[in-house]
Amino acid sequence: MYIRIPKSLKVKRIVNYTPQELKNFETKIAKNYNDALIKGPIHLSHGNEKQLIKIFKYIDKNDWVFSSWRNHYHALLHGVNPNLIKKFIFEGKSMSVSSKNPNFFSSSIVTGILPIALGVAKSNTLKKNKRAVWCFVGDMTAETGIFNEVYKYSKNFKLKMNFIVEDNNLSTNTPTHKAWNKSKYFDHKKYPDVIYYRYKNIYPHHGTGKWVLF
Ligand SMILES: Cc1ncc(C[n+]2csc(CCOP(=O)(O)OP(=O)(O)O)c2C)c(N)n1
Ligand SMILES: [Mg+2]
Repeated sequence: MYIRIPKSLKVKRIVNYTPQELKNFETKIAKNYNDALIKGPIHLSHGNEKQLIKIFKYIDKNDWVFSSWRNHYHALLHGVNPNLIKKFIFEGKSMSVSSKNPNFFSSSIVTGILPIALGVAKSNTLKKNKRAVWCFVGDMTAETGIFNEVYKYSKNFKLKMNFIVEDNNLSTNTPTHKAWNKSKYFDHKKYPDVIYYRYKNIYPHHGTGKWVLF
């Protein structure tokens, strides 16, 4: 397991899920999807259970968590009610699970969460609110200009904002390093305090592999 967590982080909570419980959630969703009970696209997680359980120990339950199209594990681990997550999924909104208590927001747009998360972190600072903001992004998202700008702004203005890069070396079906003609994995040395891990997913970018993929 390759995972990089800055030593400065402090444990904030006990995580209530085991790796198997997370896997079971996705397995059931995959079955429902294969049985054509879910009408919208789904993006399933696998292979990053241990990494995420470790990372969520550092996330306070009152903090803000931002995720992407592949958000079920993050939502569960932050304490979003599994039935609410399933409601989103069955309504075809798997890519945009959100919740006010706990604070959780996700978007299907690559980099879509980043400026929003930055605004929340800025607002928290202005209001002297101690809540931190955590952004989970894929390795391709982390290669974008927006990621660089949001990271730079958050550091220069000392916002309470943390970034986690989840590296499967894939952008949909394209190896990220081929798209950019660069070395294989994300260069986390450019972003010293980014939390970073690598993983391999058994599921395709979206769906389960049973239905037609685009
Ligand atoms: C603005 C925008 N461009 C393109 C897409 C299509 N798209 C969805 S996910 C994705 C790849 C993102 O790769 P990465 O950030 O590594 O995330 P992963 O799915 O591997 O976790 C792309 C190009 C999109 N959703 N939004
Ligand atoms: Mg990726």
